[in-house]
Amino acid sequence: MTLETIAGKFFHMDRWIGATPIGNGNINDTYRIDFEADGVSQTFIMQRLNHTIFRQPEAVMQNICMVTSHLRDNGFPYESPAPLAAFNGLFFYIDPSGNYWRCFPFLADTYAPEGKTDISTALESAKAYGAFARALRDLPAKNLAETIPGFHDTDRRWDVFMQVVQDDPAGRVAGAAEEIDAMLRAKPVFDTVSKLKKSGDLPLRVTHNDTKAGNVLFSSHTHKAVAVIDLDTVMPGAILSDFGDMVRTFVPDKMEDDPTEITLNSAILEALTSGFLSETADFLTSAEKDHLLLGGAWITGEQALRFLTDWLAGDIYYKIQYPSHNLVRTRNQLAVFSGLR
Ligand code: GN1
Ligand code: MG
Repeated sequence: MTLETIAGKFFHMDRWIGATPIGNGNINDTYRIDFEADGVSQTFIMQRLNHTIFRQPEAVMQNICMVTSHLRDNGFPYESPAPLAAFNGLFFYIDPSGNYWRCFPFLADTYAPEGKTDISTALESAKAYGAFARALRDLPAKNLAETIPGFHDTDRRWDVFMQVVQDDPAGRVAGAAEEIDAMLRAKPVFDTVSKLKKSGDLPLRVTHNDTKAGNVLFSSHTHKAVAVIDLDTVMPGAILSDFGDMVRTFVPDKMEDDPTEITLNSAILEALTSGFLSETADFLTSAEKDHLLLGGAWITGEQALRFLTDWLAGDIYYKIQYPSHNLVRTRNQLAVFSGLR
């Protein structure tokens, strides 16, 4: 089935113009689609949700709808595009091969600041993600489905990692001895977070869980943040991970798969902290505020663990562009981790 046919399940179109891949997602396939209807040219986002990773696509859409409507009704001062219904009345069209397709409004004249790490961009982004947490602070976390079970349960991810090291299904363990060793040395950070979670010091909140530099959109004209996107992983979680994913992606001067030397920018870290706290300081607990920085080390270390696990497993989770992509990502994240620790 062509992308044009799939788009036709959502929109009345007089003339199809085309579909262009957009963004840097590691999981889903995202396109900008253009067509004409009633003499007007129109643009939307059309995306194939990876249903082998998101195993309950309906629950994902339910979470997104609940969160976008809560944001809309609670003064969230940015956009957060809600999904559009298909002609079948659902937020999905399932194609004959079982792929889940969905559409979102396209925000024109915007860009994601991925790999563009300056202080004002970091400050703006942290305010936007902070406002997101703020607008959702009274939405009970238990109302949301846990669409990827144990998403930031690092203890569980650790067990999967140890198992793959033991089984060595792709024959890559010997060649990754250094990275495995670095991972073992990172374990105390995971243990500290795990203890904090178990102590109840980190309340369950509605969290975004993918607050990277690629998921906040800026206006090309004003260079101000205009939207928070990619709500696929909104779930019950710990606020530390949302702060942590910002640290992981804004503080280094390189993208997460850049093989060259990385420098961390402490002024950006300060901007993230003050921007985030300007929106959240009045409702976060003191334990949450005290451990924001730990969130940065945690999520970066966990991301290294996830990339390394995927490398050792034979590249079964993340999309890769070249054979050693996951190993390069692992080394990059380990370098960021050791700078944050
Ligand atoms: C994946 O596909 P994307 O870029 O939205 C991943 C995140 C990772 C991120 C690393 C469902 O997100 O958890 O942090 O790659 N999403 C899932 O870039 O695993
Ligand atoms: Mg995502």
